[in-house]
Amino acid sequence: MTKPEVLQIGPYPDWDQGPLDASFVMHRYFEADDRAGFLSQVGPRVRAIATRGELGADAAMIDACPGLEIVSVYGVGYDAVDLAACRARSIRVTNTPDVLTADVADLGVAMMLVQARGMIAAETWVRDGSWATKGLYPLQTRVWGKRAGILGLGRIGYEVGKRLTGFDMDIAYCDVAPREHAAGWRFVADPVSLAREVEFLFVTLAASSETRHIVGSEVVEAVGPDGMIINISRAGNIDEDALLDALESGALGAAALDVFEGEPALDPRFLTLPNVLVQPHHASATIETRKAMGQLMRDNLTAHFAGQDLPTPVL
Ligand code: 8YV
Repeated sequence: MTKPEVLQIGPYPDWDQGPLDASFVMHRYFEADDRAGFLSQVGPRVRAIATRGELGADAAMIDACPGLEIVSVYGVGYDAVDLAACRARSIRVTNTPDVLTADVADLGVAMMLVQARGMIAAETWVRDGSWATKGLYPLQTRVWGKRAGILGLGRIGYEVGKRLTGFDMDIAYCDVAPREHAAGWRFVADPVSLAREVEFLFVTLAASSETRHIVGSEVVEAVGPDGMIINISRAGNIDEDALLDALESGALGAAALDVFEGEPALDPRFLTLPNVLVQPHHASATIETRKAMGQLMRDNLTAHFAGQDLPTPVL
């Protein structure tokens, strides 16, 4: 039987690439020198797109594949997939939720602790001899018992909240409506009010055109000079210019970020700031979780071509 032809947008680990190559004709878009030419050459034969959360599939790419049936996303965020283009042609879209939730929440909480306790600079303090020559490392910021806000109480935001209860933190959250499963955490109706009443603000909401820059200058300044913003969602949820201005002026105390506009080419202003922890969009990047993500991404493709129900459909 002829193998379905799949447009592969980004690289996958060998443990996924092997099975993909065995089951499908994989066209490696990311390896093409002339991507437009490559797309016009293979696009007419492509029945599926295999992509990554941060890479997605835009309207032009979808239009170049007239026989496209499904877009399978390796990641929970599908904001980079043009859903309107897919909906217009009844193209299925799948993602990989749940399997990565706990890892992403783990990294978000770790980022808060690392930045609040100054652990990156503390490591340097030991390694460069400062401890011996300059003495005690400067005092840092307590986390336990303080107030945390969660902007977006979806799966990841809820797992963050569960972890924060272990630090005896006072937890509030903002979402479109109170969440039944968040009993005991305080619901706050708008992001600015939430930001005003917390020291640590986690940005965990799914990204969309509606949430773009939901964390703007008013929210950033409401978190304030003693506060920290932690972003493990998408860069687009934060107005980076407002964030950088506040970090540089001291209007915001600190930030811990795993995602950036234009990543991996992030704004160089981030690289000179001492009050920002920068991480390379790796919140789900553990061996175990990426194996589960890859399996689920492949299971969606396999189910589609077998005419079976999709494990994790978005559309
Ligand atoms: C992944 C993500 O690192 O799940 C998502 O949407 O952004 C991350 O968890 C990414 O999709 C893998 O390339």
